Amino acid sequence: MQKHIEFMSKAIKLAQKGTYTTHPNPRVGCVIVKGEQIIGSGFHVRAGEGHAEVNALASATQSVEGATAYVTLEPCSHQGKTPPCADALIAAGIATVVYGMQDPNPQVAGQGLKKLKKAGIEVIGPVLENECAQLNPGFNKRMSEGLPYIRVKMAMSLDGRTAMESGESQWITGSAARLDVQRLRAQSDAIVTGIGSVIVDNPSMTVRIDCDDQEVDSTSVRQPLRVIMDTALSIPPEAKILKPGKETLMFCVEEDIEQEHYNALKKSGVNIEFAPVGEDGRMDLIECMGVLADQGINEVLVETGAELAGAFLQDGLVDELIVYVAPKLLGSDARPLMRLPIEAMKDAVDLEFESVRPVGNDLRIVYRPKYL
Ligand code: AOF
Ligand code: ZN
Repeated sequence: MQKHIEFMSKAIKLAQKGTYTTHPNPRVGCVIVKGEQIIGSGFHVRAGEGHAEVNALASATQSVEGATAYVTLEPCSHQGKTPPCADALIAAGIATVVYGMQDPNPQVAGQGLKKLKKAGIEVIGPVLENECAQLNPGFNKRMSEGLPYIRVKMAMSLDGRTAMESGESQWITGSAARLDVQRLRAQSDAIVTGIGSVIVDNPSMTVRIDCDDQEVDSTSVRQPLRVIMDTALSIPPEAKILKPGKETLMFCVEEDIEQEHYNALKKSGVNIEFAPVGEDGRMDLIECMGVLADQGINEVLVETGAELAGAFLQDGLVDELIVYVAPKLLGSDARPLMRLPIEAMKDAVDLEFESVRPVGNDLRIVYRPKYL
């Protein structure tokens, strides 16, 4: 077992290399081992290109006949953009497959393992299942729940304030935290913001990674879809976020919009979706996130103000709350972290602590809301 853990850890490290590029596919790594020695390794880089197993087989320095393949995800059994990996492993004469977790894609879902076993291959697993699942929180959630994995990122002062009363918020955190946010954006498939933030900050919501960033290869960074929640479609046409060249999607409510403005935006190439309205009269965020999942969006980063962040939390949509805490005090008139209609202690939202680390002069704390 120790041996399996060791090689699977190596496959996980390889899979992580695809963190910024595999969308909408999962990050997958593979090592091929013969007599305790790694003779091939690979990871999935980009949708449409070779899967991890195929890349590992192609890299082998000697015959893989009788070897063991360690794969972080069950080898696929279906013809997608590329042929089934299970077939490639069988054809190559692999004797044993050790897998990290079953593929939640209903097109695979155990079929890959079945295919391997039927061909006489010994199948062992799951090994390091939690660690392998953590590679793809978005892909896994989209496949099993039809929703993306949602991170809400907030920057606040030590006194829990996210902007001055006027809305001014640049900058609460330091440059190291802001670089960290760029990496979060780069690994997300979509960035969601609200019309309030667009009007006050006029953000472009693009990924700007420096070419000497050690963690992210700036040449392979793709721009996530920018999503704006704007009930009445009141966005100014000159907003930076609408500048052409990068994809933008607006959610609005059909009954609340001005037709002329809608036509003008459509004409300038902006994608607009009508969102249903929930019982409380607000845009139905769950439905909107479902629409994103249907478009292959695995991981969403919500970067917005107290209002919309509170709505995401109340709707049970937040998987991770990432708070950067700056060593500053903004005073009692400044805006709070989230607007939530809570009056009694018994109604407080409980959060589960996940991690904390310093980033420059700020602290980065990750919590998971405890939804009942
Ligand atoms: C694997 N190894 O490295 C990956 C897998 O359209 P395709 O052909 O790229 O197939 C995409 C699906 O294949 C994806 O939804 C997931 O189920 C699986 N991904 N499988 O054996 C890999 N990336
Ligand atoms: Zn495959």
